[in-house]
Amino acid sequence: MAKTILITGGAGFIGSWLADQLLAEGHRVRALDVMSPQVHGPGATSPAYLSRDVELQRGDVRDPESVRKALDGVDGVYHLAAAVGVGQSMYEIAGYTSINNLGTAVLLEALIDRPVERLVVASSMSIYGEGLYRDPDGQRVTGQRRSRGQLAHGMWELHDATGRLLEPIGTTEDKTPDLSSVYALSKYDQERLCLMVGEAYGIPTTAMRFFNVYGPRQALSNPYTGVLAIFASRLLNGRSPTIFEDGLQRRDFVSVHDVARACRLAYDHPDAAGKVYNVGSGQSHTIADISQRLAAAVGTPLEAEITGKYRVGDIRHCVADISLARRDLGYEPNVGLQQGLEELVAWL
Ligand code: UD2
Repeated sequence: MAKTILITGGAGFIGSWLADQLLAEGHRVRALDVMSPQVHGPGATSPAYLSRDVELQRGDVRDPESVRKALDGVDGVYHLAAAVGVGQSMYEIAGYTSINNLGTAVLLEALIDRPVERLVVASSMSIYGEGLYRDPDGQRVTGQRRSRGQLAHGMWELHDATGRLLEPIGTTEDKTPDLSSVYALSKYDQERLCLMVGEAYGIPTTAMRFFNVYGPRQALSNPYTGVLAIFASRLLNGRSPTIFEDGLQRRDFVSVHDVARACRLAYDHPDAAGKVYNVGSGQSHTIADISQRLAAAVGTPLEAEITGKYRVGDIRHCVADISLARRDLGYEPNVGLQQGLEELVAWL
């Protein structure tokens, strides 16, 4: 049955792909989006990639009137509107807290008067801090933040108290959060607020913890965006990517198409209510590896520069364990890294 769905942040990178999936399924889609100049460029109206079938309502998620209007007649909500730069969040503290926390609070208050059948909220792997590791005895251990001293000496990998090397393993949803940025804190608050208020008012709610999402439409000009968009934009400008640490730090790169589909599955699945899910590919890749693959896909001889420098606040490794989403939602990533990179490059 055709439904009317609101996506907050629906003109953005992930929201617009989600909108395309919903439209293809025959639903009506409304996007509430502030059209931030940092993401869309100054004075932007509607992004060229956004389907004309999306009803774009320009407005701020912190404005109760805009939110009430956006909720009119909708069956369900995907809450994706957020400020997303980890580094930027450490100095624009008021802005990030306001957009992410207050924006979510305003949406939730509006939902009390106008409940919906489903709420899906975008969270982030950033709430984990370091991922999970295994020690040489085979025990699962929580990765601890590296000390300034270790980092100053280029000791990039994590070791246990007796100096033994730890091996990164998939991070499960039950890992205790380690909130090391204002962004991570605000994402955790968004999850908790939505799940708590959803439960109190009988709105089935699910939080999705996105890992390193990439794909076409990611803002290349935004300096606070993810590493693949930064590398792509440098290569296009004839500049070598710069890699922090030794390039062997690992991340879980997940195609935006898989992320949008995971969100759709969570919306449709009754067992997903009240839960949180990792949304990744379940595969880890080093930054040096993705840099090389991207350069090859672009067809440039430019080589990345490995700086041996530490970017303040960075974790060493974090990779998703996606067993829970697989089991509950039937989620299976469809887009392999090579295919995803080729699609990204074709779009550039
Ligand atoms: C952060 C957030 C994540 C998400 C993401 C945005 C954390 C732990 N996670 O992830 O939730 O918001 O940002 O994409 O805060 N790197 C380079 N050269 C560059 C840029 C990055 O080597 O020019 C490295 C960086 O040091 C890191 C890796 O690439 O090891 C990934 O960086 P990122 O900014 O794409 O994302 P990440 O994992 O810090």
